[in-house]
Amino acid sequence: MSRILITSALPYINGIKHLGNLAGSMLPADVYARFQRGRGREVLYICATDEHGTPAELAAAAAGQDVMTYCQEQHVLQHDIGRAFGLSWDWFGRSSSPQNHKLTQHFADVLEDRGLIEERLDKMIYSIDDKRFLPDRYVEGTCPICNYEKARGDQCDNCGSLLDPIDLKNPYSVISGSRNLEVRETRHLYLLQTRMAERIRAWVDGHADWPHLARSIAYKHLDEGLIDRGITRDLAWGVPVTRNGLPRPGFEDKVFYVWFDAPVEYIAATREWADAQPDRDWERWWRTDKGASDVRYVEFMGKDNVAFHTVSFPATLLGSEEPWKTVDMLKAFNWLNWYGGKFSTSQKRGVFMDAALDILPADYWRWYLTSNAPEGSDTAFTWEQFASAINRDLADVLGNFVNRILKFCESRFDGVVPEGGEPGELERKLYDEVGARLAELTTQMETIELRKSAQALRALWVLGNEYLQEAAPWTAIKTDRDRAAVIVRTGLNLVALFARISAPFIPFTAEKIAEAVGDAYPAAWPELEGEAALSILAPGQPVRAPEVLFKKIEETQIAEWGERFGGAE
Ligand code: B3M
Ligand code: ZN
Repeated sequence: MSRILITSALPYINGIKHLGNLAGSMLPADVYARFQRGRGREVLYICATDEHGTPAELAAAAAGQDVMTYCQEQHVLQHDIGRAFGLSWDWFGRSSSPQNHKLTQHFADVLEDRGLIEERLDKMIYSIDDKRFLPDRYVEGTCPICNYEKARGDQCDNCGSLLDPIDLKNPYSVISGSRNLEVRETRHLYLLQTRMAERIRAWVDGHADWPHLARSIAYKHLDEGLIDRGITRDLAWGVPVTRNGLPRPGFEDKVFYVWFDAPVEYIAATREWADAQPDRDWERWWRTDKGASDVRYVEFMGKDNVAFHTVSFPATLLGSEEPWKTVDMLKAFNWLNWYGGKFSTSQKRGVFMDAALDILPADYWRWYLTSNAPEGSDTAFTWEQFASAINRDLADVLGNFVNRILKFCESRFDGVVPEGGEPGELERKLYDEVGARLAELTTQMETIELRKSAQALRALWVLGNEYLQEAAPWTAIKTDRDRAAVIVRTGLNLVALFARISAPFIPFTAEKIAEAVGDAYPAAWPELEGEAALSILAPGQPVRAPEVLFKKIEETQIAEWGERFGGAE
């Protein structure tokens, strides 16, 4: 497979995301994309803001803006903060794009042609004072299951139950607070997932290589039995409901449900990318009749999104009976928690992407969040663990090694890669170890095991320090200049290698490291053979010690941030 399509779950438009969102979708997708590009594969990494639904309307209202302006502004903010984190999207689109409108309406048409969509009469909550229906989060009330008084229409935040707004006790309008509500009948479109159950199960069965988390969630939903899903809502903001290009009678005040159009945006965003430049072809990524059958499609997302990607979105794609590319590998993540609790926007608990970059460079966060990725289970962020990952791995191991060898080369070899001498026993041992560790790193990256990949990378950095310690160029230089030259040359080659293989994780630092060795940054992911991997730099190449790569995190900073971001309760 030489072409790889990568998508990460589309962040909701309603505000800057917290580190948990970043860790469970966009960042791992980026690390994987950078790795695969390094391996010389043609990669397309697509993301977008998810702009429809009640969260967007409510957030816009809270900000005192009309929803279109709000989305426009928030899209730019999320784009810029993602770039500042080094997210190397090939395209960061918008689910409100004309391309997505068109494609979403297309899917609704073909699904209806296939007999998979029907109109049903629904009972919905209508607010007499607000003169409108109140879908999903527009209504709150007491949870019928746990009696929590601020349960939302679609879900109770206290007990986690999925709810139907008409089940709430003592409901009130989120817009006006009015309790002057009644249940009215109105028509909605339903996607007949019950008719698709066998096909979706067979399709999931065909993906035995998905990680356990993704498969278990898919089967849980299949085993509980699929339900027909309402795919329209009584809202003004969203994709208008049409039939064959014309407004659908009776649906003039309705739009498609956000979870119907959001995954379609993966495809539509690729069209946005293609429309931006003439030589780009979106169909070779998405249509199996146009070349997409040799694409490997990898999706990244948090566990709460898995059902939508293993049941609902496949129902749309498979149900259309058109030759759409479906996901090959679904990498799902557990939660990154904040000291055992949840990140919370309203309670200001946890660090959000903008605040994170206020206090430290992106690579510090990237390293912590990937080396502690919530893969096997939920993971709790703590400042202590964060500081130890930075101080130990980045400052003591990688930063120290790069600095030591370059300083030594500057003071004893005039800052050029030295010539002379032949590799000896220590170097041959190093070649073997580097080869083995590189193979390990490459395998773990291919299988998208982030923690294990980070461990393998750290083990390579450690080899650098161990080699220097054992080879001791500062002793050799006193008696045997050629021997010292071999060691320094080998050490500098390790630096160049680290610049390449660390880049998926810490791209900004990797660039500085590459500059230190005169940008002799190996373009391709290295050979798995150690000697070849460590024979990149030509003797005579000028090098220069970089500024301090990583500053250690101090106790006083931990105390200050604990205060500012609300650490342990
Ligand atoms: N916006 C939910 C989330 O951010 C949703 C993902 C859409 S993926 C098509 O968790
Ligand atoms: Zn509840």
